[in-house]
Amino acid sequence: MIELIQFPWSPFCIVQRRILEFSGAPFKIIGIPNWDRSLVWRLTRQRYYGVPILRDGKSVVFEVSEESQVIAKYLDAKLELGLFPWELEGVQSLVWRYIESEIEGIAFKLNDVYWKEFVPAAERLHFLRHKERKFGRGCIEQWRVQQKDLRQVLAQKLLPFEEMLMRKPFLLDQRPRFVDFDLYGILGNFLYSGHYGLPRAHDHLKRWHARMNYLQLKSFAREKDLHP
Ligand SMILES: N[C@@H](CCC(=O)N[C@@H](CS)C(=O)NCC(=O)O)C(=O)O
Repeated sequence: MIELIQFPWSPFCIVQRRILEFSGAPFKIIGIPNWDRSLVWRLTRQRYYGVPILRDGKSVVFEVSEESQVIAKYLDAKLELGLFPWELEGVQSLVWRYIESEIEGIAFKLNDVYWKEFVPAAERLHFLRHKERKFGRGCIEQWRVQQKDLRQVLAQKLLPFEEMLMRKPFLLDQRPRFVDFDLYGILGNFLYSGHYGLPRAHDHLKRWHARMNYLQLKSFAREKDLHP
């Protein structure tokens, strides 16, 4: 059975978890503490310490660069999900880069404002040290002060997605593609604390999100049956 090694508020883990749920394939979640990557390190033979990673029998699957989508492409090929059709190659790469930089870069700060509510007490020291080493001392407090502005900027940066959804059920197509799951995961991190909702004005985005919560592959024809 496929195993997803993760921690629950990680945006990139939420992407892969939703893809797995969508597929209907059985899978198991192996939760690790954010600060203890020893399992990841061991499984990847000292080549990676990030999350998520997948274990599927003898294969261990992980990203090879900031620009790779190795895990999603592995799941797509194995489970025939139709997430990366050739006709959307290139466009999807542009869109997911925007999602993983412009949207993720604000979403995680807003969620981190409430870090004490979701990071277990035993992990808080490591969490705070990791953040402050990367973003400077007092960074989370700064994000709390900037919260209102960050929310406004996030709403602006989400506007192109609202526009993409005005005439289509999914971002690029009539069925969900990788970028739908990518945006869903990054927003899943933003929504994780429970203190936020999606921007009020973005009606189509809210409806899309409600659909994405429960979407199942079995509701869509297999791509190869459409184009044998
Ligand atoms: N592009 C990678 C990014 C993964 C990533 O940045 N994961 C974070 C957690 S959300 C991580 O493990 N960072 C390394 C660290 O925390 O030491 C992916 O899509 O999986």
